[in-house]
Amino acid sequence: MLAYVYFRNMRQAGHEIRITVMDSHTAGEPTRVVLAGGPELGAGSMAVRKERFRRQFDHYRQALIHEPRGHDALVGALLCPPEDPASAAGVIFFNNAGYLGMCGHGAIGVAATLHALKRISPGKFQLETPAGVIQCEQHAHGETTIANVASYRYRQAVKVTVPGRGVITGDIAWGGNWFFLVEEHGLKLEFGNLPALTAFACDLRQALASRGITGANGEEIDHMELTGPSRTASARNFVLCPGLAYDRSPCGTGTSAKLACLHADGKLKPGEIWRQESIIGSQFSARYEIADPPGYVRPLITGTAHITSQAEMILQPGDPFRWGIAGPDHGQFQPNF
Ligand code: PYC
Repeated sequence: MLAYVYFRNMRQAGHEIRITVMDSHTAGEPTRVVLAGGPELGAGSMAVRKERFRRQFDHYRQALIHEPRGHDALVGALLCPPEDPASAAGVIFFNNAGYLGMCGHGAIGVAATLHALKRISPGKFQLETPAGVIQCEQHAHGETTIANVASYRYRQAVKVTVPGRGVITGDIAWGGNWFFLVEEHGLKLEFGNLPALTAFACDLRQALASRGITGANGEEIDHMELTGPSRTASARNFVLCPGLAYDRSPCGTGTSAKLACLHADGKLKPGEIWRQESIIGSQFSARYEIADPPGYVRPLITGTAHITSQAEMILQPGDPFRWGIAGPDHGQFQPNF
């Protein structure tokens, strides 16, 4: 408790903090890359540094992602010095609800950012993430391909009773995050249907959690993926991310989970192109290679990110929302009217 009060006072009494970021969107889904002024996480793997970020510096996540500087759909990416000098960068992904082991659209956003800053040139490079090392290629015309972490279907045709909605059947798959993929949801996968899709996916996630249905090692299934046909691609999806925001992009890790299921069902061969469309109509091109151990695939996801801004976030002492709405100082706010 004393330590908490000490750190809280330090934050309140502190000086102005400036954090330099570059924002982009990948197929519509935003990424905010922290270039300078973020927390110093020290040495260790990205998984170790992610835990340090979570335990000691979560107020930075809240300041960068929550309103008034951010919003619920935003994914943050803190650039870190890599462990292996051969890597272009280490990166830790975070969002409004917490931290992500891996983020496909985010990795493409990081690649576009490093390219815009001339820290990489077209060609191959690697990124270190908490979920492992990601091989990437920046193409001359602006697209990026990422070879995601090995992905697999963990359980097939899992049935869950969702209060008010009956029994829903889906597959549990790993694509760098845990996904529950549902084909028989009875909903129109259309942009105009976002409130109904979000409500369904929230109920489903809640039902999975309350029935103790998890990924491997009891890990929470925090991404819901509703899939269906597309007029212009192989398939369309709606992905609910942790929290209440949906993925504007086709979701790199969600597309990876889908490829793992298609492979497990014998519906897509290695190297065959799968075009995944998002709920806003943007697309990724995807394929996979066989990976180890048996049943695993290595997804290759290609997409394009565009830079939208470069900015300096300013955190002034005395600002009751300096660490974001619902951030650590929020309770201190005294309306002055
Ligand atoms: O592209 O993997 C992804 C992703 C995860 C959450 C938001 N986007």
